[in-house]
Amino acid sequence: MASTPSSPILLYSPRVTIIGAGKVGSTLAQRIAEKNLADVVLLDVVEGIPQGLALDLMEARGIALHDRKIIGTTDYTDTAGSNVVVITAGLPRKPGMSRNDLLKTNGKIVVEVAQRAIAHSPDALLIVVTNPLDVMTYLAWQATQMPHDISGGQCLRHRVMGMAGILDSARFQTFIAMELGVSTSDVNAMVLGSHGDLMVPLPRYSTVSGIPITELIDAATIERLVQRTRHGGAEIVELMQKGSAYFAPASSICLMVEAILLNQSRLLPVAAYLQGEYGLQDIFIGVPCRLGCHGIESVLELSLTDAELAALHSSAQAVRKNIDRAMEML
Ligand code: TXD
Repeated sequence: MASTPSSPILLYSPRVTIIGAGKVGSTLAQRIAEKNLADVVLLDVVEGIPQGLALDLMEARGIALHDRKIIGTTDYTDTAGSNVVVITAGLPRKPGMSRNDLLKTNGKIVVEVAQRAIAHSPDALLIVVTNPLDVMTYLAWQATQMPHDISGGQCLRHRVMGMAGILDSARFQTFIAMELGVSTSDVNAMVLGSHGDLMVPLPRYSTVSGIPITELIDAATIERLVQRTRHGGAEIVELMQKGSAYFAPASSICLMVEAILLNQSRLLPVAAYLQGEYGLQDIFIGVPCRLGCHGIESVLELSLTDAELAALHSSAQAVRKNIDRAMEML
């Protein structure tokens, strides 16, 4: 009996669009395809770059053993029907720059690309990555006018979210593991707040195989690890001199994409729209969220000490100031 050529049958082909085919975007495209999570559309404003990168990634498929399609384009019509849109378009920091120095330039880019992408994929979930992260997530949400509570009632389902907390927590996790000489996979770290110098690492909620690090490391050393986490991005910018971190950021975004596409209900720190949680209103900031196929399905309110809550509020104040500045400039 003649056999039909055997090619993998993909029963489920979600589509992820990545806007910005730079360092973070292209690394993310590789991660998503090689994890066999979705087909990928890589879009950039520079003609040729996304097409070249997509072809390069397609040519790796036989070796990486997957059959995901990767399309490179400058045309938004190619992004239509995406399940998830990730925005990495914009400029990265240069040495000596703060994330907030990118406010105006990146604000304009994020507003434009978010509107254009959502016009072609009105049901997509939107993950913002561009810096300054919390402000850009707010602008993307404003610009797309996406309903942030689809279901109403008790189960809040936020469709717009920002990636930073997973990366900041991964950095803290790494430094804890290095300090104690234990496997990184035994360490769980939690960092809340804005993606910047005022982020709020939470040692009380960071553990090694369930043991809080406050039981294992002295206070001065924890403070040193906290400071290194706060400056984790800047440390890499200083070393590289050109561009900023992209391997750990891409892995962090991929974790969110995976949680969404596989409906994993992961509990992860994500920049989410708050409506009274932690005493904060009308702001995007990093908090622990349950992430599944509907996006942010709930926000977990941890009990915080007065000092931790004060730190979260001053982090939020800085974000609020920059949201106001950005809204004035744009
Ligand atoms: O934790 C986090 N959220 C972050 C954020 C971690 C790492 C990087 N972070 C920020 O992501 C960084 O500060 C930047 O704002 C973005 C992207 O960083 P990346 O390192 O990927 O920057 P690149 O390599 O310069 O890539 C940016 C790409 C580049 O190819 C531009 O041509 C493109 O964005 N770009 C655009 N694409 C589409 N449309 C428009 N308008 C556009 N403008 C620029």
